[in-house]
Amino acid sequence: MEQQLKQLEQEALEKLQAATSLKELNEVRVAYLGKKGPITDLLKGMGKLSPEERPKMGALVNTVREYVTAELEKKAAVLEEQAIQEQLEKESVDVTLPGRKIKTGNRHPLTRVIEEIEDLFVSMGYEIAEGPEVEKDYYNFEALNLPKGHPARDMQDTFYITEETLLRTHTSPVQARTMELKKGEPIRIICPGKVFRRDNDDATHSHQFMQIEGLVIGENIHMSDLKGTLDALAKKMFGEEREIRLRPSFFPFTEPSVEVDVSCHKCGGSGCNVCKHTGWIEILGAGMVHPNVLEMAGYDSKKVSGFAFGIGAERIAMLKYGVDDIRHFYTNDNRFLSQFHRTEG
Ligand code: FA5
Repeated sequence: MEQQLKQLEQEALEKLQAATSLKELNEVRVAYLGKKGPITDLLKGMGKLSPEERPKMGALVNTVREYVTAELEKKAAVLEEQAIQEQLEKESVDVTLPGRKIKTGNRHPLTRVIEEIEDLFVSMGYEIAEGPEVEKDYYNFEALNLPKGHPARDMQDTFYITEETLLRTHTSPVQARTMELKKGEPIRIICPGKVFRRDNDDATHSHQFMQIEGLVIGENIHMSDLKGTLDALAKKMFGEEREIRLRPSFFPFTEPSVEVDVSCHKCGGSGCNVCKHTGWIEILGAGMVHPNVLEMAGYDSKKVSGFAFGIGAERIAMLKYGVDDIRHFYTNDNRFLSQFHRTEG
């Protein structure tokens, strides 16, 4: 029996040394130490031995079992270490390889211009207002002193949904809506938004573009307040050395009305191809709110006054970034848009 044990031990050791995986090693363990294995069989057969032989053989079987178990554990540790090494090699990363560039987006140049203008006006105490793009004829025209049949409507033809509903042609209807809402209270708002016109697309015109409306209503609001505000806008958008010029103009909802020019950023006012040799570039329309518009919205035009302006956002962005065609803002061409990565601030 002792001889048999030694042989089993030898066999088990050889097989476990030959195992090349944890699976194989487990098979060896089950084969030699499992419930149906030869060592357990030997233990079961101890009953047939004489009482003197039994403790001696019991101790021997246990020694063999403990030894084989210890060797199995040692081998398992070796195999586990090997498996980890193999896994690490398989998953190893070559840190010297050049990284893959992650393409990040950036804000659209128009969004940037609008946010910059919003920041300026918010810092001057303005609130940001909103209005619908699908607008009532009443707010787009009538409440702005443009009754049906008024010739100035022709300059702003648009897409009609019904007789009374249209795609707004400017952000000015938000003036009328806000006045109606504030019911005689002072107002200081700006409203950026999308507008639509039946204009043929060319380098400086689009059938859809962005405007930023401004409206201030209160006591003692004068033309000088409008001028000072627009001066601050021109300096913020184009630099401290820029100046503005107000030219008489006509809008049915303001009286007096003006077109506002900014001194040319390229030539500084001496005349060049950008400013068509005038030294000035037009950026917006503005004026003092017409008394009829105030009265229609429930304000007492004898007690309060106000100014309003409407900026073409694309016009500002084109001048600021030297863009030569308004259509670049809408074609989503990455060659154009990616140029604004560098100037993102
Ligand atoms: C208006 O839309 C007036 N609502 C502005 C206003 C507001 C005046 C408040 C007085 C008081 P105008 O049609 O001029 O005005 O348009 C204002 C600006 O929008 C223009 O200076 C120009 O920059 C821009 N704009 C006008 N038409 C187009 C177009 N088709 N494509 C791109 N920009 C345009």
